[in-house]
Amino acid sequence: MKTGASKRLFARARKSIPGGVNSPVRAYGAVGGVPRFLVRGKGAHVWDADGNEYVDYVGSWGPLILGHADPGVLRAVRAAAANGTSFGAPTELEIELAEEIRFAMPAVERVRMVSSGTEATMSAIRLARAATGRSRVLKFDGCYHGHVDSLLVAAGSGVATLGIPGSPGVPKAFTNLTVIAPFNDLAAVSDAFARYGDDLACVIVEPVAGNMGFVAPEPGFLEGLRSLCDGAGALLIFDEVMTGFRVARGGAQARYGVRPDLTCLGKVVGGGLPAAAYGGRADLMGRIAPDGPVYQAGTLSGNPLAMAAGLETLRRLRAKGVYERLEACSEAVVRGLESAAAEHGVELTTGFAGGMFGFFFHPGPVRSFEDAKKSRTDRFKTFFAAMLEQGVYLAPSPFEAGFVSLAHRPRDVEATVAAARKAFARVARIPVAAR
Ligand code: KE4
Repeated sequence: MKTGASKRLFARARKSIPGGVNSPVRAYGAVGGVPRFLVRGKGAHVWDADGNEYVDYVGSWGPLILGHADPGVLRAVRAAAANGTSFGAPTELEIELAEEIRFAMPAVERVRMVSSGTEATMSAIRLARAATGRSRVLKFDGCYHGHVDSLLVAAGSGVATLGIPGSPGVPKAFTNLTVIAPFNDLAAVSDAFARYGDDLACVIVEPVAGNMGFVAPEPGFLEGLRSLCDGAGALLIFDEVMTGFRVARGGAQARYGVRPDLTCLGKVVGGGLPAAAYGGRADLMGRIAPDGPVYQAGTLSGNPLAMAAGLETLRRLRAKGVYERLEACSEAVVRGLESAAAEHGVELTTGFAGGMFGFFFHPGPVRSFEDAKKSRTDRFKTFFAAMLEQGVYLAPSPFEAGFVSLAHRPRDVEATVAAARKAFARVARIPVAAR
């Protein structure tokens, strides 16, 4: 496969941009090789600077649930752009998108638009601290909520630990207030509540984890978080930046029937343009400036182009059978991967929910980040490269999720499974010692 143009662009990019990329995972650090510089997307396909075509399962990390360059989204954005790109003043489009979100998620009684998932989670946590008068936040090892200082923490050993800075530049004082527990481990959460409960402002969770690879909540886990929070007077924040409008129209809160106090959204709600949101109980959101004293602001919050793209996307997701179609596509992909892996005796653990899926080179079960880290990342690396060479564009990390769209067709899945057969053959030839 020719990669000369991407190689040249990558070398040039590194002269001006840290790592040559505007978000670290794009640099292929976990998988090696030449990051593909993309030039065009259409439906379920993308093309790189060397003209190579790929079936795309990244979808800009989740937003493109309708597929690339969706005609309806492009029309909506062009129409909005014809009236100008930004006003820094209220527009009707923002009301319409807020209503669309509220209609799909009854727990979101009021919603504030922001421009990234990081802003959404950062703001929700500030609100939770203000509303409870408490300082500590509990998050889960392996869950990612954007690059919020206090959430860039690594888990210490043991069950529920105090966070240790996960990045230089994050002072210990910030992470001292962050408690970390293993995902799917209610006993650890209960232990944390026993120790810190009267100072825990909130629990923030990816209700379906997509940043440690795909890890579903075990039955009772989310319900358990709800009752532990209720028992301690802490707030439950669902970070649905990835799962919102992805695992069900009403997000994971609808799929699993657990009502959070606050919800963070992003990705799909912007339809591929920069938009995110946080919202929830009216009594909580009523504390947000200018109604209340909790400050949060943003120059481009509610940007009309992003509102137009998000609105078109969410309206199209109202159609009957959309989520059955998305889930059937995700299931076809993982069942195809499973059978291809089995042909070559490669252990694979898979999962899917609505339009997202994942797999680990691991005998299973994978119920936490500790489990996920025991997967054969050497095999993932080989598999990723073999799939990329055959025109299948997966997330360049074993600890990410895959995304399908309404533009993925059966022929795309067939091509993916055919490529996987050859890729697993290559994986099966890796000697165990090469771990
Ligand atoms: P952004 O600030 O990147 O818009 O959103 C942060 C965020 C918050 N919460 C969840 C559950 C998320 O998945 C994300 C961002 N997801 C990553 C993919 N794992 C975005 C890709 C990237 O960082 O480049």
